[in-house]
Amino acid sequence: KYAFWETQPVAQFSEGGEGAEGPIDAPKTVDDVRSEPYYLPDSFEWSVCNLNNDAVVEEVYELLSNNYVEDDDSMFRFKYSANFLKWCLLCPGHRLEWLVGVRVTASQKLVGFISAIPANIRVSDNTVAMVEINFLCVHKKLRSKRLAPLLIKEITRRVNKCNIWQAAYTAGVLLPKPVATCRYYHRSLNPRKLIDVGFSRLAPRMTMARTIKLYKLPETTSTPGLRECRPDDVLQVTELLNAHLGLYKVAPKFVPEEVAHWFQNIDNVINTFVVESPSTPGRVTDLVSFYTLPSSILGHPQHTELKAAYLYYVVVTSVPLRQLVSDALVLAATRGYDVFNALDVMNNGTFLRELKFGQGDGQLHYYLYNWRLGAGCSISPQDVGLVLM
Ligand code: MYA
Ligand code: JJ1
Repeated sequence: KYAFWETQPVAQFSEGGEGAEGPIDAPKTVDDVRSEPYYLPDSFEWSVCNLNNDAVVEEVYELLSNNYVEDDDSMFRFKYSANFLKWCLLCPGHRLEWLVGVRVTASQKLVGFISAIPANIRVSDNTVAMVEINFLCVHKKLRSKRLAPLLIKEITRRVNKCNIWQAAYTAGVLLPKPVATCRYYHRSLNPRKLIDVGFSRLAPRMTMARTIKLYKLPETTSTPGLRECRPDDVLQVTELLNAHLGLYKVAPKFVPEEVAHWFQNIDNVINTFVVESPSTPGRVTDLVSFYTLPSSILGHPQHTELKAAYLYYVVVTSVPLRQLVSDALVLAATRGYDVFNALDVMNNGTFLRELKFGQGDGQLHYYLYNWRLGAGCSISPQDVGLVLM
């Protein structure tokens, strides 16, 4: 059934919860890893995508805009911006050889892509140097030709050559074997547009006017001391984040350089807000962040793009979680977002309903490569402390 995935060091559906936590493959060394790239079918070639070159960024952006992830009914397609891709993929510790493209040799057209970025991820009591794999994409005209397994094997080889043997990734499709299966939730900010484009529907016995009123938000935030995160907050934010992420079974561990990168403010890419204690100026007590991921609206006469904010990490110590996320909704609404999305990971389940999020039709499965979880071998969404872009 899974001709490729059955050959890979991942948990299989056939196994139960047996075995201790740890690597699945016998340990290898960098010298055990083949030095030559995998063979591609004739007329295709490997290509490092140097995202420091804006012409290359544009090529990756075009490939993904036209061929990346769609919802089950092909009404919307993720449209990561060029700036987002640069921010996400040129992160601390990035390696250009991990931004793997496939080109048609004759035309040099980019038709395939996969990326890896480094991350330290703690699974229960083990902190493991991993990569996060994202943006696996094959052009629509080249689907079902087994190019995806080649991209996956080639990036595995390149990552292994750097002495890294584990990876974390998420996907909407079911593969062997999820560590966790999470759900998307959506909070309408611009209900009229969402209904117009078929993203949501008028609830039974609701008028448009009542719906708009239901989702109306205040114009200003409610938490005293809430402000944009700045570079001089980085050490305190690192402490806050790592202390909080310690509560979950699978979570990243951030160093300050990574926090400075992942928790900055770049318009229409990433927003991070902190609470600076009104009673103790200079002391940062809370944090909320969201990233921008628009979707193309496929085949609509008027609207072409849905502007969505996705909740990234939120940590509270001085205010209720619900209040800080509610302020994030206000900030997103005033910045013109149409919808605010969140997963049911971490403590998010405690505010979703109260803040009028509704369950979406999409799932997100979390996976680990070459790492087996201990007893049980899967965890619930509340135990997931990791958000990938
Ligand atoms: S998830 C987002 C994935 N991208 C999309 O969904 C965009 C739209 N779709 C496409 O571009 C294509 O349909 C893709 C498949 C490229 C997805 N993850 O080439 P094929 C398996 C893993 O004939 P295509 C993200 O980016 C499928 O089960 N495997 O198929 C994280 C089958 O294997 P098997 C997938 O449709 C990616 C084989 O591929 C996925 O032309 C993490 C068929 O290949 C998927 N999303 O292309 C990747 N979809 O026979 C793993 C299908 O066994 C990383 N397949 O059923 C692993 C860690 C690597 C690093 C390790 C370091 C140590
Ligand atoms: O966005 C998603 N679903 C939307 C649109 C559905 C359109 C028809 N299929 C949805 N809307 C309902 C919202 C409504 C708002 C008011 C309250 C009630 C709810 O459900 C879904 C997520 O739910 N998105 C996708 O399916 C996109 C793919 C998700 C998998 C992502 C893979 C990630 C890639 C790896 O990193």
